[in-house]
Amino acid sequence: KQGSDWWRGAVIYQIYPRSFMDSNGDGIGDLKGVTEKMPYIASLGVDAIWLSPFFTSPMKDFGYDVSDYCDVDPIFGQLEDFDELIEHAHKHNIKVIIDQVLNHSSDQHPWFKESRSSRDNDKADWYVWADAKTDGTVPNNWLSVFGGPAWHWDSRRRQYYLHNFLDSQPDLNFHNPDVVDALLDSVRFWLERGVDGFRLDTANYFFHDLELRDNPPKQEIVEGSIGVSLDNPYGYQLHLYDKSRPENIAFLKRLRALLDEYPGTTTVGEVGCDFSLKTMAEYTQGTDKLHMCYSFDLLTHDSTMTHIHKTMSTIEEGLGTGWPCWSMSNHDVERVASRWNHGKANPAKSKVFMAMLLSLRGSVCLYQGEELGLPEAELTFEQLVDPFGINFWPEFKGRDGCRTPFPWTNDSKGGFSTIENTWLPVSEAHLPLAVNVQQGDRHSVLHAYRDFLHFRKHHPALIDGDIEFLFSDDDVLVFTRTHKEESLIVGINSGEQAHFTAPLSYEVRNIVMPEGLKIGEYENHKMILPANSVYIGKIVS
Ligand code: TEU
Ligand code: CA
Repeated sequence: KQGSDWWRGAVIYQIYPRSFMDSNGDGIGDLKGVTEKMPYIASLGVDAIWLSPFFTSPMKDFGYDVSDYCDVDPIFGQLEDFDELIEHAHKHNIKVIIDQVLNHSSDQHPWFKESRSSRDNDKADWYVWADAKTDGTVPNNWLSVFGGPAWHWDSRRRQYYLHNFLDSQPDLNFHNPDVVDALLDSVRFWLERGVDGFRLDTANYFFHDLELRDNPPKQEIVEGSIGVSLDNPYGYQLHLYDKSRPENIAFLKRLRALLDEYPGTTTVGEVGCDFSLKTMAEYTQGTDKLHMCYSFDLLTHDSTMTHIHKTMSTIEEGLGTGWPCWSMSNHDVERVASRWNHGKANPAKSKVFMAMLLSLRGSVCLYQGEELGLPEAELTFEQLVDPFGINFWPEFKGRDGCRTPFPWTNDSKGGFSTIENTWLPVSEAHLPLAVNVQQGDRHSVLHAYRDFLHFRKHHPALIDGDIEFLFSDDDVLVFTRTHKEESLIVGINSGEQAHFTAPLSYEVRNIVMPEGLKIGEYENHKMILPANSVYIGKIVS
């Protein structure tokens, strides 16, 4: 799809640069590595890449703690390497989306160093500072996503500062217009360098309640949602006052106005925590805020088609002119091949879930390795480096298992690096699924992805057609996608053999389906779906 709305229905391939390709043999992936692998990325048939942060950082949260918004961390290379990456991507017709972590900076950012130095310096109000209560305790009951209170005592200022994540990730104060100006300047810096868009980290966390009111307890716990565990009170609080504040809308409008100066650019906001479907709809409504948002609904919950149906219906109801982006895997959650298959890779199911994701209404983010059907890597406690995982072990194993090096080849180092001692170990279980192995196997998950992405490009209904659901149970989902040029019926079956009888008004014709999938049949208004199969047909009347 060409033109300035290329992002509507686009497929975005997420790269975690630390783990994609190491070009200089230090055991850590880098920007030159990404550039080197551009032909592979292009061979998948995706429209864009999203690069997780590569900015200057002390790496306490592996780059989501930025200490210079306008430079590249030496681990990943330098600005020239980024320019080269963009140039190569564009040559291959691939757009480049970069991550912007605006909500918080690193505590090593010069802004924070100055802010914490006294109560009356120029940047004294650039972060969220608050006095202790009279008994010395924290200002209110807000909690950090990574565990414990969201407040950290600073002995120099003798005040607390707010951090939604690590205490080395202080929240910037968006109520201060100078902060907003400075952040928008850094966004402009990358627009000037030619990026095609931004993934906005924690897009609904930017503002906090100025009265610092306590969050109320939650009436109902949604199982599977972020931060819900017996030891972690985070999920037992309704995040009314620290997330999704109404003031954010005006900020998103300013950000959009800036992007509109650079036609063809886009945004995809990460929306987490409570009311995320409602917030996604609100943020993407009209043409003056974000272009797209994603929530965690397909990232952390169970895989039943009933759940998918419910999530999609909810978003469709409230969405209006808004536009969602869906993903099943990313650098924050257990890989889908494990999460939805009880821990084990299952190529047949990976293909079915792939076809489902790429047929729903919305843009799609695929996470590196998803196209190989990689399962979550198993790591011991000693091997963990993610502070989130270390904090919550063993109940929650953290995010290292989805961040291990990408398996390019099936030799012991996986073709990722020239050294053995990579920043996280290459998973042995990934070697039989390496790119070189799947390349040579016509029935591999990798080929199925390529074929489906190619097929999808020729079916405008799958890219931005309307959606209507006809049926769902735990395993089966049937829906239609309708576009002015074509109308399709899609049947997905992730369980044992099943069938679905369509309303008599549907006349359906078979079309050539992508290879590598188990294909269902359609005859006399009956869709027959063998175990782990997909059917897509053309509705002719
Ligand atoms: O994630 C925000 C977020 O909600 C996650 O922290 C999520 O709750 C957690 O990873 C559980 O799966 C973004 C980034 O995607 C994440 O990598 C960063 O650590 C975080 O922001 C802080 O910048
Ligand atoms: Ca390297």
